[in-house]
Amino acid sequence: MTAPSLASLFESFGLDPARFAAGDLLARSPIDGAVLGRLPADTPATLSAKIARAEAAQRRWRAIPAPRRGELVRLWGEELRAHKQALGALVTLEAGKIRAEGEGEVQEMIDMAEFATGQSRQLYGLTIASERPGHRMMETWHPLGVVGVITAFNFPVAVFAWNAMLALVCGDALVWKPSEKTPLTALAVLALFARACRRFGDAPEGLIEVAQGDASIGQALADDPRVPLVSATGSTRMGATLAPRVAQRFGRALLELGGNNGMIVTPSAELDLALRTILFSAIGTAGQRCTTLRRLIVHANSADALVARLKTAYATATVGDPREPGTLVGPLIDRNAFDAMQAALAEARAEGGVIHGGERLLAERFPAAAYVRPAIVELPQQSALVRRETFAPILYVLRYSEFDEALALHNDVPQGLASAIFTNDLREAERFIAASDCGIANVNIGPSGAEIGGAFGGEKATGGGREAGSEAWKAYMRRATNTINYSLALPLAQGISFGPTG
Ligand code: UN1
Repeated sequence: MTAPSLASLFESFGLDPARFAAGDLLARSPIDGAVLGRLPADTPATLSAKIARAEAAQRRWRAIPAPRRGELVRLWGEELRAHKQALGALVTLEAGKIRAEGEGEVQEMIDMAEFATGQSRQLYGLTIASERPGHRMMETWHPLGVVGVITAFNFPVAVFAWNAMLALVCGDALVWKPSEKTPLTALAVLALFARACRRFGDAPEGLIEVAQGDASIGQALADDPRVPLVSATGSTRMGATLAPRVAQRFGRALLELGGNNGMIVTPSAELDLALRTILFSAIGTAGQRCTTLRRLIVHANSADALVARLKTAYATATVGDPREPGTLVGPLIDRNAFDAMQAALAEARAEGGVIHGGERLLAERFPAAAYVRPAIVELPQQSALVRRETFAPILYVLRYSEFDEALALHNDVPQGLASAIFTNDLREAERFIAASDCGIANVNIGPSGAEIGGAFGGEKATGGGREAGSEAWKAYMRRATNTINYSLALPLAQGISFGPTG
């Protein structure tokens, strides 16, 4: 099957190519460096107008019952189902993911639509026993307002869906700043949402506004007091700049930042399974997932055998055009990513690391793109280099002898997103789950490729936010504690007597 052309993709989303003929924002394909389109970047003034439109839309939206709001998300999910291949292909074109992963990302949106639709009937509050006679206490959840969402190039559609679909059923409107590296994908998502809105009938205009541009747009969103929640995915550095700005005006930030995900492989591990998992987690998405496996902590007795098998698998994994069947590893997003990878490998070499792979590939066929052989780096210790996230396919291999040492190594990094252990020993598995300081701790599967049903996010420098499943919806609502007096007396809590009548 040949890959669809950009023109046919635009057509399937109803996007007029003339919209992408001029502007400062350049959409480029990492596959070959080709310019896919140009579009105008937002300015602080246009962003402000978009926030105002979203605010007006939210005022109407919050009055619509939540299950009816869920119906809009259900319809959006139907549009995504119908356009799964086309949107997946656009993700491939703009972010460089292989087709299975591009479509997998759209499937994550579809799953999220179903989850959020169900959630729209389950925005449950509590009833609480009051200490006062004739009183009732409860907790109610209310729409929050306009939610700002900042997303990264590597999951250009799914991460927005985690946020947007919950926020919509919670009665919020959204202003989305996608990565400036994936502007077209964002417009395609918006076009499908617009179709769902037309089918829905009375959805207010402006429920989702897209603001395109560089970091300055994200910062303006962070600074705007009309945006009570800013949900941001990206590097720890980005989060460290953004979060204080949001806090400065007492807004809330929901952060999903860098990961430095480790996997412990113990002597009892099923090595065949471990090998397959390591491959998917470490080289899938060309090592550009926040959940990518970056640190392999292997028992010294099995390390040589595992590294030997990994080396063979790495050497034969097909790196190439992500549109071609059989490709497992597509391009890095850009030249900067390539340079960062090479700088990390040079540092590893200087530290005495043994490096397998890491070289540039396909330079003649794709001179304006960055394809690499994923790298395995054996290092004697967990140096500052290993403790830093390099957003590229580098797998550091560290050896351990005692299980406690493996646990200590595992947690001794600033980030805390995803983690895994391969073991058949129940005690090791349970000890790992208790000890891992990450938001995700898996047994006998890798750290990446989470389902949407669980809360997604991590601790420490990963930022503490949780998105997608479980109770993540609560972040998009305002919680109120209500006490109702249905008696004719006015007893005070804590037994306080105030004035002549008590
Ligand atoms: C990300 O890289 O920002 O668990 C998100 C995973 C995907 C999501 C990754 N479901 O790998």
